[in-house]
Amino acid sequence: MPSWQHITYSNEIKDGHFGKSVAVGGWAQEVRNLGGISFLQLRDRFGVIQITSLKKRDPELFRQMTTIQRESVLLITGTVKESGEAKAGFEVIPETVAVLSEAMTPLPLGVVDKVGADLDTRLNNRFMDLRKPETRAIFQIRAKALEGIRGYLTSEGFVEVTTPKIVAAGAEGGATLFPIKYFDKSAYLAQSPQLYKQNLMGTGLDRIFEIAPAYRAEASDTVRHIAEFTSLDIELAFIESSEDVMAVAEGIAYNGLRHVKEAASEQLDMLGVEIPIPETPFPRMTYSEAIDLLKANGMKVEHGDDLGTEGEKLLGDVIMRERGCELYFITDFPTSLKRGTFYAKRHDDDPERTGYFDLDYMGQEIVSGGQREHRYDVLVEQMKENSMDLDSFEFYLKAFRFGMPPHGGFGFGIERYVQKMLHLPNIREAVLYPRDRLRLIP
Ligand code: AMO
Repeated sequence: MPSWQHITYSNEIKDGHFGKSVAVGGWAQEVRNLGGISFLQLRDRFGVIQITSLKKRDPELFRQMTTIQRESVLLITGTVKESGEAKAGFEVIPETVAVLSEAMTPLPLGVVDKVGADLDTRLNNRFMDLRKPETRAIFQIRAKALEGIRGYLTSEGFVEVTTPKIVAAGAEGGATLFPIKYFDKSAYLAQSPQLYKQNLMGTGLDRIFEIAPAYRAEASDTVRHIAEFTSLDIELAFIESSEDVMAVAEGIAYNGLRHVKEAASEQLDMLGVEIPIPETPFPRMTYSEAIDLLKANGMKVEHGDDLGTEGEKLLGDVIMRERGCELYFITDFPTSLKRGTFYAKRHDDDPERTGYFDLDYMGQEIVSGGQREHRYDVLVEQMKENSMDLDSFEFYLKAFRFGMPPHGGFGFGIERYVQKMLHLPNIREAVLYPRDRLRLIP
């Protein structure tokens, strides 16, 4: 029996293989017995190979081929033959077949069924769902987006780091913290690497990024919130303003899309998705301008209000209609809305405004960040204003007492980016094994 190392994948079989013998392996997607001839569609990671058996050629092999359960794993040796009928232009005439793992019946989820299953059933049987090439395509595209992003950040001098996910204090408000037992202490799952990435700005590792899980105990079930998401975090020092930070957010969003378009065109075609490469710089509007635009478009909203899901969505529609842009910045959020963000720097000439920005993608926030407050005394004041227990944050504050350059950064939600890029109705489709209030298994 040939070893797995000698397996030929479906996409490797070319004209030169005609008349030659190969070993192929994969899942039995479909078995059709027409009496004297049978067709088995063997699916591997790249495509499907038709295995054609003739009863008169080898009755025992024919019997074996026609009694295989769908989705069983097979290793087949045989001869490649040119074929006008087979979709791929060739078929394999089998000589030996080994059933390496037999699939039970009924299947928990069809792989090629025309009737689509609901998302819950798909997620409950994710291993089966991922056998569908179009489901796998999402994660191949996601990987290419990250590849493009890493390439861009590395070329810009950013160093990839990893910070703890078991932490003693949260930075994004108590409501969404997951408490955990940590030996004889209480701890939390990190909501964001916020405190650590700022800490690093005082070290000389002053342009860093991290791509890691972040945890939020989100109580509401929405199509854009999950309890465990992948946060791309950036922090850079020696900046002059939030504009320096926005340039990096723009570079990431742009280069991720460009790389996906170049390196995952096959998967995009499979999903029927076109990616328009955005023009840079992305449009920028202030929060005040955004509110005026919403009001002009009939939304009941006042200056000082949160844009909310409805506002973000409407803004996305208006900007697409008026400017044809999918990605745009909303800048200068009022301090009143960012007060909980104790680390946000407020404008020196107008403390009621911050330089904080969101980057929205087709009506959904995917990035949030800005320049931080690096002056120790001001930072302490802002923390007091938020009734924070300074002792719990001593490790964070300490770094601000011994030389901390001006800095800024942001959190970029990878799943939201992929969701929007691929027009997925639910963020959960962009996560292999999503976590939410109701979902802990698989
Ligand atoms: P924020 O809380 O706005 O900022 O999060 C940054 C980005 O992370 C993504 N995100 C989520 N994605 C899916 N499910 C969730 N529950 C979820 N929560 C957040 C979004 C969001 O824009 N420390 C700051 C960042 C910074 O200032 O550096 C922070 O975490 O895409």
